[in-house]
Amino acid sequence: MALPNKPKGELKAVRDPEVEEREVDILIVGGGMASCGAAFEVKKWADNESVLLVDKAALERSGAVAQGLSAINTYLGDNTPDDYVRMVRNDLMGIVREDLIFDLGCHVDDSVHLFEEWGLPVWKKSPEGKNLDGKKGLKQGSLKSGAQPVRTGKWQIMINGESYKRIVAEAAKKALGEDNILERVFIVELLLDKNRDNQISGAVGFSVRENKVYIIKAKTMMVACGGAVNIYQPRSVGEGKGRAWYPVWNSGSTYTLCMKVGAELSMMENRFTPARFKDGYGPVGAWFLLFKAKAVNGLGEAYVNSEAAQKELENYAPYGKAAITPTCLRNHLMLFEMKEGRGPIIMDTVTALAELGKSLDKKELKHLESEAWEDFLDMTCGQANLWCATNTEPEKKNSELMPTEPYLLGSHSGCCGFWVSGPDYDWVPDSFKIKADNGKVYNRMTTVSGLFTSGDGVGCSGHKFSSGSHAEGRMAAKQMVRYAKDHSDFTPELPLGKDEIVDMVYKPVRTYLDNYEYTTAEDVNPNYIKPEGMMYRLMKATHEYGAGTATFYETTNKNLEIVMDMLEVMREDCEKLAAGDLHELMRAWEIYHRIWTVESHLRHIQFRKETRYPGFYYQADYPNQDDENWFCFTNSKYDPKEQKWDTFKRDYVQIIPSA
Ligand code: SFD
Ligand code: AMP
Repeated sequence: MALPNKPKGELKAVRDPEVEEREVDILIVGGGMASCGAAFEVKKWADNESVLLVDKAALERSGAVAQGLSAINTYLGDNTPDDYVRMVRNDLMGIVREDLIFDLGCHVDDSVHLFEEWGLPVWKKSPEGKNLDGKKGLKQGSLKSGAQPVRTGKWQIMINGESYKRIVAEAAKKALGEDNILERVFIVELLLDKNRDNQISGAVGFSVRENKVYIIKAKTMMVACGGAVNIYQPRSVGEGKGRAWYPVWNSGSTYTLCMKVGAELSMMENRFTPARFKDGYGPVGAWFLLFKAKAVNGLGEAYVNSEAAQKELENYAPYGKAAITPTCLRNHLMLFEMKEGRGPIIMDTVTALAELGKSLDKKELKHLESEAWEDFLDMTCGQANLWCATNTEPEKKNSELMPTEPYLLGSHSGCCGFWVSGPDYDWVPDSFKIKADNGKVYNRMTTVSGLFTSGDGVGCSGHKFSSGSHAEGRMAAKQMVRYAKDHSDFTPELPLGKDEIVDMVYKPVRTYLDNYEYTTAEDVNPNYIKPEGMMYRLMKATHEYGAGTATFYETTNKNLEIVMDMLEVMREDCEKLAAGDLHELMRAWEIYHRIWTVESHLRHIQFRKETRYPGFYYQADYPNQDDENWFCFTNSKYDPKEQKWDTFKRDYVQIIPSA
């Protein structure tokens, strides 16, 4: 049930919150694209199994699609799942889980068809080849009935998507029932079962609108809390602080929650450093693909086609020589130009719109210009605001591009996340199948029995985007029902008592209440640190040592050693986090999740002794790709009992042959 917006100001936290205990068969943590998919699907397969979805925000506007989107980046249409695998493999420099990608490719379009059925306007091609958006597009019929979408690239289609998340959330709510949804509840820790080894048994969290702790037992659960944002010093500082490309409210909870109970991670080194419109973070896809704009260097040269750039790409063959240059290498070329003294990089919007305008009448041209604005108004309205604030009319004035600070995610053009089971088909190698306690294989289950993930949580299979995350959530939901049925005799028991749980969740509040009167300025106190202070510490450390923007994404063995020490101390100091109100309590847990997440990221960078993704990051001690030793998955696992990390390799297996 949704709670009303908070009254003016933040609600003060109290020492002893109310406690609500729940027990369900299936728990869905997160309310984004993947979880909405799961919520929509789960009841179709369930009989009497009870289900609960918990989101830290309000479903209508939570997660990465909160502001809407202007494209669906994965719609196969006439393409084949084999080809989809090839595209993702190439973009991610060869090392991907082809079973997961193929499986997703078989199902993703069904989610897109549902979105359209639920009311999402999808642009269509007219029989004359014109682009029709909004109501005009609707008149062409649905994708399912054979209407042609407006393809930007081979995989992407345009939508009028300002209300995308609302539409998807409405269907999720309707299918699951409002009584089975808790909004504004932030999950902070998962718990393993008291009696069964490596078995998930529950999740604990708190309301960000009431002084209340939630203790939820479950037989099985899916954690899909999105990726990690603000783990690095963002480029936007000062008055721009708070802007980011990916959703600022996704703080790495997926990774921290699941890794802390021992779920195996994979490819955590694979960050996504997106090239974006500078300072406003506007995505570039529509500009490159739909408007056919070119990026030029400071000298006005289309540098991508230059001899120097082509030579640079040759170093990364076969990926560098593919028809579509991988995302990291596109960044690499930008950085290469800037380092060679030919910056800044500029998106030539003026020429692009002028070229397109040549075949349009006046009315059509006006529409094209409004589409250029709508692209941002639909998904990154801060970029449109920035254009207004800087007198930028894209048909008259070009905009700068810049690689942003790094993000961690598994659904967009990055692939970090968990090592999950593939589907139980005979063509899937055994090494990609994870067996649960009963010896059965459950698609998208992590290495912890009963614990599933999807969307940004699944490693080694990027380029799912919004549609693929939704489809993957649906796939996981079906498997969770199967798991719950197979474990109908299992009664989860938590390893901690109610008081211990409340102590843990509300520790920052109690630390604050015990100490805040000691100083006049409550942010400065020898007995505690506020989450804001910890945030600055984290950002400074990763920025300078962890291949942040400060060093053009470069790090070294020594830098990594230093930052790992700093992170360990930060984790220790988190014991002294203090929160005076519920918002601060959320901030305290968010920063804790961020620290764990970025530590695992850097641990993986430290382990992989090569630079696999130039443009996303550079390990200067190992500046090249080393296929002989590193053409493999790099995985890690935190042992919750021993409180120790293990980092190791797993073999890559090619399933889909090259075209
Ligand atoms: O332009 C807790 N994405 C794009 N996808 C596309 O299909 N087309 C695009 O155009 C894309 N682009 C884009 C995209 C995202 C953003 C921010 C922009 C532009 C500006 C990517 C997709 O949005 C992304 O792939 C999916 O949304 C991923 O889905 P999922 O379910 O893995 O994550 P989520 O939707 O962010 O949801 C996370 C949920 O978790 C909640 N949550 N709940 C409880 N407890 C906690 N501790 C929690 N922590 C988080 C969140 O509230 C949320 O509900 S473009 O750049 O290419
Ligand atoms: P972005 O806006 O950068 O998130 O990209 C949206 C989609 O367009 C993703 O599928 C990208 O892989 C793709 N894309 C973006 N820029 C390019 C480009 N220059 N060439 C090919 N594909 C691109």
